[in-house]
Amino acid sequence: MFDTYKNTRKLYIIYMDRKVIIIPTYNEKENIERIIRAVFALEGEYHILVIEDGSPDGTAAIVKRLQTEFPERLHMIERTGKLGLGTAYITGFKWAVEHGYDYIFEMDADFSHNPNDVPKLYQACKDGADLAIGSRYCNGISVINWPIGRVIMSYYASVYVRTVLGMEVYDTTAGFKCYTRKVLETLDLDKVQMKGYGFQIEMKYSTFKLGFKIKEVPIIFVDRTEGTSKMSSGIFGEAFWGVMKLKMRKIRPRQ
Ligand SMILES: Nc1nc2c(ncn2[C@@H]2O[C@H](COP(=O)(O)OP(=O)(O)O)[C@@H](O)[C@H]2O)c(=O)[nH]1
Ligand SMILES: [Mg+2]
Repeated sequence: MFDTYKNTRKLYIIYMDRKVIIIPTYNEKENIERIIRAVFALEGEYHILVIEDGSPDGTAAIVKRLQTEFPERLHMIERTGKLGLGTAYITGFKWAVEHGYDYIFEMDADFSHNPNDVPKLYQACKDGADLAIGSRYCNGISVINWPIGRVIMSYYASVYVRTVLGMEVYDTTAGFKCYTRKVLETLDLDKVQMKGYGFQIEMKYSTFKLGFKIKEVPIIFVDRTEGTSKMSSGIFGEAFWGVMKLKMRKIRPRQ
């Protein structure tokens, strides 16, 4: 994206970073319009890519209506059914790289991730991180309204992952992130195997193993107040065994 302006003597061309926030959705009709408007209210020309998995509640129709209001900035890929968070993000990453974005974010639709924290993640990357993570556990525990059992499970899952994988990341399952383009160009996205929380762990570990710089930025995570969670308990099992397998694997960049 280029802005040009002239004064009498010189022509200035300013390159502005291209930034896109990928939001995966499944039945988010209560949240989607508000979250889109909240992102577009931020300073800094963020774009949005919604990965919509055929939500029966009509989420896609809401996005289409908003696309007439934000034709340049609001994008959507519709898939045929609930195909999972991992493949939703992989689809989004490939699209973002093909479309020339420099900073590529992951964010949930349900306001657990505060859109006002987006600029902090961006800034961390501008300050030298290759991947910035919005972290619940790098500064005590900052989770609001989750049942205590879920907080404990999530926190100790992160301790387990950090210990097994030897990776200095406190919130290993976090899904609020900013990737610089070079990370997503380097990772072999077709080799990512895990879904759900496992997907988040695998992406961080691959980024770490390929030598990229990771920075955690403290955020406050708030449980959703609208709509329902789509995560199932099977996702935990996958993450538990998947971490062991991940440890054995050789992580290679894309050929
Ligand atoms: N496209 C797509 N989005 C999904 C799928 N599962 C969950 N999501 C979205 O991923 C985000 C996180 O899911 P959520 O149910 O809030 O998980 P939780 O916060 O871990 O309970 C939300 O924006 C969901 O709408 C899926 O299978 N496909
Ligand atoms: Mg959620």
